[in-house]
Amino acid sequence: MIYTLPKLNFNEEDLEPYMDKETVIVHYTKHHQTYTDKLNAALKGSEVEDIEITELLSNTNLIPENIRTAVINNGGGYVNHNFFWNILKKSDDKSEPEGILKQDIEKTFGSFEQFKEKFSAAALNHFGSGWAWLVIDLAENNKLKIITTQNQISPISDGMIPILTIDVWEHTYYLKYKNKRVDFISAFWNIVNWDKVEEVYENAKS
Ligand code: MN3
Repeated sequence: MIYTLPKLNFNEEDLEPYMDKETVIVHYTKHHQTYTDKLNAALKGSEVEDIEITELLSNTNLIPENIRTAVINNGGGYVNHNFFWNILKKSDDKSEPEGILKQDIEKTFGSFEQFKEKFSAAALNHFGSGWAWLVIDLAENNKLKIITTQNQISPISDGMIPILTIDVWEHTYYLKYKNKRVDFISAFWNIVNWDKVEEVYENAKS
C-alpha cells in the first residue's frame, strides 16, 4: 500500500500564536511528508508491503532485517505525526479532559494539574529528539503512564496505546521558540484537542 499524508483537522494558521503557521507548514509538508515518502520507498517491493504499518510497528520482527531500521524510523515518523496532528486544534475554552479520561487521570496522577506538570517535565527533560506520551500500558493492566520515546520510536512497538503526545524534536518549535522547549511545552496545552483525546481513550478502553 502507498501511504499519504492525512488531512489536517485545522487550517495551518489556526494554531497561532501557540504554534506558528510557518512551523506547521514545514513540519507537515516537509518533515511529515519525508517520513511518508521514505516509508513508502522502504516498503516498496518488500514481502511486508501489504501489512498495515501499525501492525508492523507492533511486531517489528515481522519486518525483514534489511529494511527494519528504515521502517521503524520512517514508519514511526509517519504514524507518530498522524497521531500528533489529530490531537491538536485551534485554541478554545476546553482546556482539560472530561468524563472517564478525566477520572482516570485524576485516579492515576492525583489531579489534572499534577498530570500536566508530570507530562510537561517528561517532555522538557527528554534528552535530544523524541516524544512524550500519555499511554495505556497493556502489559500493566491497562495502566495510564507517562513515557518518552527516542527519535521516531512509537509506543506501539512497546505494547502501549498512545493517548496524547507532544513532539519535542526541535523542528516542532525552533522557528518560533528557538531553544526554549519549555515555552513551547507551556503553549502546547492551549492547542490540545481534548475531545479527540477522549475519543482515542474511549476507543482504546473498549
Ligand atoms: Mn515532528
